Amino acid sequence: MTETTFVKPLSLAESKKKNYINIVKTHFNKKFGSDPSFYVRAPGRVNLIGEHIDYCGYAVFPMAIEQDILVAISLNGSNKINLTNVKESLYPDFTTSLDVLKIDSLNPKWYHYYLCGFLGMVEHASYDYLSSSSGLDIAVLGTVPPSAGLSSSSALVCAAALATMHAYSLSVSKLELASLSSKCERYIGTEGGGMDHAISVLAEPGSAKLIEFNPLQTTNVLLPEGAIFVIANSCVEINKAATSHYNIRVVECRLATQILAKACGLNVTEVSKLKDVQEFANIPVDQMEKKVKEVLHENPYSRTEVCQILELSDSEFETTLLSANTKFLQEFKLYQRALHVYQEASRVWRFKEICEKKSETSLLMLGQLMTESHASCRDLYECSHPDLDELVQLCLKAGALGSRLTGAGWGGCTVSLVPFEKVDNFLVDLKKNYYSKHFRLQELLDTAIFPTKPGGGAVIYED
Ligand code: ADP
Ligand code: NG1
Ligand code: MG
Repeated sequence: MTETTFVKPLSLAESKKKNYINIVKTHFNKKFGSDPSFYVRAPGRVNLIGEHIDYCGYAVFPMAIEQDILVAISLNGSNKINLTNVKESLYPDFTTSLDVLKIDSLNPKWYHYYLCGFLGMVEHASYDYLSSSSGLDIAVLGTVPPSAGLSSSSALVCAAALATMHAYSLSVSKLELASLSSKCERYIGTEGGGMDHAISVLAEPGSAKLIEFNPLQTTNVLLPEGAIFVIANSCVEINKAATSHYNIRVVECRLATQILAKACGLNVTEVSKLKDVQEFANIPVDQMEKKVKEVLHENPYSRTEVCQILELSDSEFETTLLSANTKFLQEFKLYQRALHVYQEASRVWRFKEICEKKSETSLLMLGQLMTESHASCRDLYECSHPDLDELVQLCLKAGALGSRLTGAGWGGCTVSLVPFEKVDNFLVDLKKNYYSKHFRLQELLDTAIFPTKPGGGAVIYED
């Protein structure tokens, strides 16, 4: 049964977690001269399949990983939020007054993600209880590799929102927390879907989850036996808020939606996502490929052409369809992006069915879907990176049944399905063929490649 409460006694935390809690407690004590009142953890995630389709309305298939963001927190009686991080050299201390909270999406810093979660929660509660003595002392420790497609950003946002909820004695359900965290991470500038927050908050140990949107709902899916998912970091870092790659894809999907909707005779004001087109036009998802090929052309669309088709002036186009960091765009690849989204959405459902049916060929079929998904991310969605493509090839050569980039891409991690009996050789081969070739990666080896299994979701630990 799904647990509804977030709170657990600290004594129940597993020993590895207790070690990290002690580290963050010591740091908190050093900075603020007292012990924290409680701790919050929110995990990162690995997406097994379903990339760049959550913001198009389609279901995705992630699982939570063990690595997480830990927050130690106390009310401090002032009007200041004081934030400190165990990794001080990377993430310097930050202080702000409660009355001047500001998230600078043009120059995103680590503490802005925390403030996203904080603001999301206080806005949800309509600021009612905030006073000039509602300040907080907060220490953060993260073990999710940052900017690597494992959702360190969302783990931080979810942990911040949950810590704020408990510090102010608010009560918010798990589903509400997942939804509000997803909305408030957009304050950093990325127009994300809801996958990362849903899995970070709602994950249950032992199961991956099919996550559906509008309304948000999740289904536990047991993964087939005989193989394990191994994450390997290409060590190419990509910060999604500081670049425009991610939002460009969101915009391209938005434009493809509008043009497809118009061609299908739909009311374009009612249709905002690629899934809406499919549903309103009443076409099965696996037949949308045909519609895309009928309506859209392969050459990139110019801005002028899109404006003509949608009967918009350039300034209407800019204000209604572009975001702050995509206003400069002049060309859009709509055919390729829409094709990826509809095909990837079908792959997610096939992946789930294979997990549930369990046959002798399940693992092979799952692996094949993963590798197809990577090819689509590389060729149609163009969100891979040469080092990621190399890593995927090396993973397959080292014995994986399937391998793909995970998360937004343009760098970050691969996830590979590896039969149990091949895991040891797989790790040795990959270390030799990828990590020893890239000299700068030697020191990262300990944290760059690791087998993983479905972990639990966000928790509040109290003494
Ligand atoms: P991803 O979510 O794929 O890891 P993003 O680019 O979305 O990558 O977010 C990465 C950002 O999240 C980092 O630049 C940093 O600001 C923040 N972050 C991640 N881990 C930590 C951490 N341990 N402490 C503070 N901030 C972190
Ligand atoms: P990462 O790589 O973890 O920042 C992003 C989005 C997801 C999803 C994936 C691609 C956010 C917070 N996360 O994840 O919603 O679109 O890319 O499938 O924007
Ligand atoms: Mg992120």
